[in-house]
This record gives sequence, C-alpha cells and structure tokens, in this order.
Amino acid sequence: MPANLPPQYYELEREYKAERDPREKLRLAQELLRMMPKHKGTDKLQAEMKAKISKLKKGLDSSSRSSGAHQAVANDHIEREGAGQIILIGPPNSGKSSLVDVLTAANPIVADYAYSTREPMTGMMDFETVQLQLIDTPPISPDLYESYLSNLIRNADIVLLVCDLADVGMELNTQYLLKKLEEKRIILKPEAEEQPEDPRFRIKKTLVCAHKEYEDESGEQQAKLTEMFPGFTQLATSIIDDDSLDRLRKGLFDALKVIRVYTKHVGHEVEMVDPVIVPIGGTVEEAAVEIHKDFREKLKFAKIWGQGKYDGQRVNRDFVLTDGDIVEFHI
Ligand SMILES: Nc1nc2c(ncn2[C@@H]2O[C@H](COP(=O)(O)OP(=O)(O)O)[C@@H](O)[C@H]2O)c(=O)[nH]1
Ligand SMILES: [Mg+2]
Repeated sequence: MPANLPPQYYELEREYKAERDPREKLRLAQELLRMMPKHKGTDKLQAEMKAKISKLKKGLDSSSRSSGAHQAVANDHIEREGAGQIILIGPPNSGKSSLVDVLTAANPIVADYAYSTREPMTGMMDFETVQLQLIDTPPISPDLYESYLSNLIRNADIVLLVCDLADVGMELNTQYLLKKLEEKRIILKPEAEEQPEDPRFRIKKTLVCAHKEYEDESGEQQAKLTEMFPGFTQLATSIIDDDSLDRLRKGLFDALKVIRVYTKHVGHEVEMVDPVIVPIGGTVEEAAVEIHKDFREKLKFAKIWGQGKYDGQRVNRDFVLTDGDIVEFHI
C-alpha cells in the first residue's frame, strides 16, 4: 500500500534531516509523526519514526546528564498551573524579568545588562480570585535563541510580547524577534481562533506590552507599536505605575477567554474562592466534570445564582455559564 504523504511532509523531512540542534530535531520528528496519515501504508514509516524519536530523546537525556545540565531538558515543557499560562518574550533588557518580579512572588534577576536571564522561570500572578502562571524567558536576539523557547511558546496559552519603549532600536529588535519566530513556525496574532492549514505552523494569541511607558513622553514609540501590531491588544506599562499593572493583569485574564465558576454545597454559604475555570461558553456539565469526572454521569441538575438568573434557578447540564456564577450541583 502506498504511503501517500502530503507534500508538506517531504518539505519538513528535508528540514528534519538538515537540522543539527538535537532538541529542534526531536520536535521536527514529533511533528513528522503527527503529520503522517495513520493507515496500513504508513505502518512501517510510523514505527521507524517512533524509533528515531525515542533515540533522539535518549540522546538528549544522556547529554544533559554528562554536562550536568539537567535543567535544560526539563526547560522545554512547563506544567500549566492556575487559570492559564502566559509566556513573556522580548528582546534583551525590555523588562520581562522586572514584570515577573512585580507581578508575582518569584524573584527573577533584574539587571541593566542584556542576557541576565538564562533560564525560564515561573511565578504565579494573582488576579482577583484566581492565579495566572507567568513564564519569564531569556531574550530573543541575533546573539541568542534558546531552542527550548519554541516549545515553551507553542505550549503557552498566551504570549505577552514585551517591547521596550526606551529602546531606540525597539522596532528593529522587535522585527527581528518576529522573523526569528516565523523561522521557528510561530506566528503571533491578536487571536488564535484559526490555526493555519499548514500544520507545521502555530498561531499564538499575543498581547503587546508597551513597557517603560514613562520613557516615551511623546507617545511616538507607542504609536510605532500600534502601527506594527494592528488589531492587537496593546497595553502601556511601567513597573512604577500600579494602575498599568492592574490593567495588564485584567488584560491577560480577559485574553484567556475563561470564566470563573464558584461552587457551593447544598445548605452551605458559598465561599468566593478557588473557582472552577472553564472556557467562555462553558456549560454546567463542563464545570461539573472539572470537579469530578463521575459528575458527567451522575449529575441530575444544578441550581445557579448569578447575574440575570433567579436566585437558585434550576438548570440542566447544558446551561451556559457566565463569569462569576455560583453553582450547586445535584447528583
Ligand atoms: N524606566 C523603566 N525601566 C525599567 C522598567 N522595567 C524594567 N526596567 C529596567 O530595564 C532593565 C532591564 O530589565 P529586566 O527586567 O532585567 O529586562 P529583561 O532582560 O527583559 O528581563 C533594568 O535596568 C530595569 O530596571 C520600567 O517600567 N521603566
Ligand atoms: Mg530577564
């Protein structure tokens, strides 16, 4: 049986063969396996690719052990925590670490020299009743692109592109970053509702952070960013402007397009803490399953409190929830 592979497969295979960086090679191999149509004609090819993947993984493991760089392999995946994962990226010195420092309890190195951040670092940012996970990263510049960044960016929910209004080279440095990401097949867009037809590319929803706002009194630099990023949410920030940081927190939460649903037990007062997170448009059933997977079977109905509802209104599992609703599940 012929394998019948799409033309993109061969293109990607060429790149895979030419790639020297083991981590990127592994990613391309995984992508090839994903692209491969799954039928009898590709059985052998699939098995071969799986073997190559496992070999590449072993290679990465042992090279990290021998150099003592354990961190490196773990770097390209960070387990999501909280209501969403946001990765901060940008040119050197744009203020990524400063933002993670003021927004979370993490203490990344902040420095007035470039390349002070070498490893990704996470911190949890409070927003009202939830926490969002921020990832601080090393810069992207002609001198540095940490290859683990591609996977980290691909896996994050939202990208926060930190642009430095104080930098005369802001436009060039930002253009460089966009070009570099495109090489890595990551495209930054205001929304990521539609993924491209070419499965090798990934569109990432991105917010533009116009950082160090007080260094741009004329607003010229901000205007340049708006021109470069039409349609994007652009937020002006400074680490000494608390209001700007509050707007950033809210902007990031809104960008995640999730709602918070508070649950209560029958006969108890609700505590407005630790909400269940579901996507906008999420139903009673989706919220119930977040609590316990058995609830999908067992749920009979729910009572609901919230805007536009009667207190304790009885609803079915397909009822669409809104942010801040309080739900009592009946099983
Ligand atoms: N004027 C001004 N400087 C800032 C602001 N945020 C950070 N910086 C400075 O910018 C430099 C680089 O900051 P850092 O967070 O290390 O940048 P990173 O390389 O992107 O992580 C440091 O000297 C910071 O003090 C800000 O809001 N306004
Ligand atoms: Mg830094």
